[in-house]
Order: sequence, then C-alpha cells, then structure tokens
Amino acid sequence: MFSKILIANRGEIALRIIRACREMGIKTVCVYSEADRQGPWLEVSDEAYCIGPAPSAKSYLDISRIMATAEIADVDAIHPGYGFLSENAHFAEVCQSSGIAFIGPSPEAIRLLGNKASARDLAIKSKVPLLPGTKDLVEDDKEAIEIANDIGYPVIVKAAAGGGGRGMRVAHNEIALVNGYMQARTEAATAFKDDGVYIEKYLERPRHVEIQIISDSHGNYVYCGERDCSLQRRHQKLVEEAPSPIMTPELREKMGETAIRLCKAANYVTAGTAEFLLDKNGNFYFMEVNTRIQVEHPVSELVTRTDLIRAQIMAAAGEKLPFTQDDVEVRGHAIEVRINAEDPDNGFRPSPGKITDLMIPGGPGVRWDSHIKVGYSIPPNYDSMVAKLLVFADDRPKAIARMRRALGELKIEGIKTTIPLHQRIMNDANFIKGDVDTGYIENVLLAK
Ligand code: MV4
Repeated sequence: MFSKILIANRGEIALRIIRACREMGIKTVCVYSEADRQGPWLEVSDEAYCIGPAPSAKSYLDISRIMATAEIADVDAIHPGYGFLSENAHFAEVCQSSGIAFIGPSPEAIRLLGNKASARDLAIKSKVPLLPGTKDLVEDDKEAIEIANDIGYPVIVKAAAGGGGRGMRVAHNEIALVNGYMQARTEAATAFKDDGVYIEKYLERPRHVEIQIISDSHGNYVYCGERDCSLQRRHQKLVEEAPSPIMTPELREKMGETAIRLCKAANYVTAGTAEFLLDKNGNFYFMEVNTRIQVEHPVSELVTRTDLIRAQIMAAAGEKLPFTQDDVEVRGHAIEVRINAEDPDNGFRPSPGKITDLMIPGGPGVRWDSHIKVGYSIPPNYDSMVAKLLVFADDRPKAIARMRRALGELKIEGIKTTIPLHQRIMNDANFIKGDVDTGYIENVLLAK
C-alpha cells in the first residue's frame, strides 16, 4: 500500500481524500494556491505546499509545479479529485513516467472514453444501447441533413471532445440544423481545439441516471447502483439521489451489467460513471463515461455502504477491491444537495465572501461533506460549491423529511447560498412524487 499521497485538488474533495487516507494510515500532501492559504483542509493534511498564484492555470492545473512537489515530498501516488487535472490523459501519462501512481484510469482509457465519438464507437461494438445517430464524425452540413432526415427530428449535434453539456445544439428542423451544426463546430474548435461533431436523435425531457462502477487490476468489476441526477440547472447538478425513483431491481441489473461491459471493453480500472438517459418506458441510452470520481459519489456510498475513495486507492495500489458484486446491495435512500455560494434570486450569481456564522446539521442519517468554517472566506477564483449535505433513511419519503429537517437546522451566514432553492425543491409536489426530468428546474420550478 502507498505510504504518502499528494492531493492535486482543493476544498471539500481534498478533505474527503484526506479523510480516506487518514483511515488507511496513509500520509497526505496538499498543494494549494495563494488564494487558498486559509483553506481549512490544509490544517488536517500532514503536509501542504503553496505552488502558485490564484488562477488555476498557474496552480491546480500546473503539471510541472505539481510534479516537482510530488518529487520533493516523495509521494507514491497522486489523487486528482474531480475537475482540474482529473480527466487529463497527459497528466496521467506524466505520473506514469515519473513512477508515481495516478489514482484514476490509464491515459489510454481516458483518451478512449473522453472522446465522445470514440466512446460511442466502443459502445456500438460492446452492444451498449445508444440513441440512433452517426457512427462517425459528420463532415459537412449536407451530411448532417441526410442523417437528420434518416433518423428524424429533433436531433442534437454534439462536440466529440465535449461533455457535461458543452458544445451541444438541438435542432427541430433543417434550418436550425444547418445553423446548429456550424455553431457546434465553431464552439468546439474554440473550447476544445477539436471541431469534430456527431449527431444523435434528441430525447425530450429524459431522466439522467448514472451507474457508479469500480474495478481493480485483477479483473474485478462491481457496479454500485445508480444515481438519479435529473435535477440540474444549465448542466449544473443541484440534487442527486439513489436509488432513482423509477428504478427496478431488473433495470438496475441490466444498466449495471451494461456499464461494466463498456468499461471492460475499455480496460478501465478505477472508479468511473456511465451516464445514461432514461425515458418514461424504462429504455436507457448511453451518453458518456466520466473517468473520475464524481462530486455526487457519497450518494452511492450511503446506499451501498462502501467507501469509494478507499476502493479507488486500493485499486491504484494494485490491491483487490474490498468488496464483490454480491456484497453490494442497494438499501435505503440517500439524497444530496449541493450548496453553492450563489444567489438564486440574482441569476445564480457567484456570492463569494466570509462565513460569519455557521450551524452544521447533524443527528441520525446526516452527512456533511464540506471544508467551510466560521471566519473562512470563500475565494472568488474557483467553483462555487461550498458544501454537500446528504441524508440517508429507510425510504424516499423519510429521506425527504430528513433533508427538510437538516436544511432547517443549517445556517450559513455572510454569503448567499442555494439553500432556499433546496428548501423549495424538498417541498415541491412533483419532486415528492419523483416526477421530474432534466428540464424541470429551468422549465417548471424556476418559471413558477
Ligand atoms: C442528450 C439529450 C437528449 N438527447 N442527448 C447533456 C449532458 C450530456 N452528458 C448529455 N446531455 C444531453 N444529451 C440526446 N440524444 C439531453 C441532454 C441533456 C441533459 C442530460 C442530462 C442531464 C441534463 C440535461 C439537460 C439538458 C440536456
């Protein structure tokens, strides 16, 4: 097992990784930017080194500064967390050639699954269900029109190098398609330096259901149930839960086995997530694989009683997973709300600043994953998520009641947060019925 791990991240996920390491008897090294000098997670790390100024490009994304620190601190492995360098194949390669384990997939697996077109290709070969669409990249608008006529409108144009909703255009007719095709290409060229796009049938108002998988280098693959992440705003998830309100044991097994088939075909070793769209008739369609540990992983940890960060570290160290598929049973219900330093009354404008008072909820079935404390100033330079509040209970109604109770206890003063929006969601009749889709927040809740 590793004796020391460098954490190439910040905030709550840095703290989450420190917690796993400490329980495993592994020393931690944090790297931080000048904006994060007061970061509370640094106080619980064994070592911490400032590696550069506030902009991520000069600190959390600066591979040479991170590797220099890894050498000086003499670490065995690097955990990238989520965001930043977590899905950077080049970084995984640099780690490999420096003899430092990257706690994540191989560079090859990141490249293969990170490109949506090659992931789609692999899905076809692995008999993973997809929405009708192109097998290859679409070269011009004439070809785009032919494909759309073939599969029928509406269609969606997606950037091959994109993901998480970036570089997509929906078209309900030929004129919109020609425009959307060019826009998607231009946007992709700017954002990803890769203007490759492909076309799919557009599914209206689906649910977003993702399967958590984890594997080791001994060929063991386990799926840890699903998460329903349908409640989003502009591709930013707000609430995640497990199980999905519309899941059945049969469908879970089918989706889980599908996710594993795809990950096996990519020789994927570590934690990962296969994203699917699910329609009202229980049909599911593969979207993409997220080749990292995700923000919402604790939802799966709660319903499967696993520790995914520990499992990830064990797999990276060449050990066997601490559980098998037979050990992993989905029980109870978990809900996570993302608390962002944003003002929901002002277009979700970021609201950084000093925390002047804080009451953290607790009691039965409550989990608080956050790095904030009184006196700490949220810097304006990074993602606005300041906390994840999770609840766990026997069933969904009890979990919702528990979340309402926990949100009632929670007090964060000094900054604006998404807490009032979460209180609204937990009292929303459609959410309570489990009757929401990916358009619900923007089309219904915020339009009310
Ligand atoms: C789609 C879709 C409908 N049809 N693809 C957005 C993120 C990316 N992972 C895939 N996305 C979508 N792809 C087809 N063929 C609708 C979305 C989508 C969406 C998906 C999940 C969660 C929220 C969403 C919000 C808008 C659109």
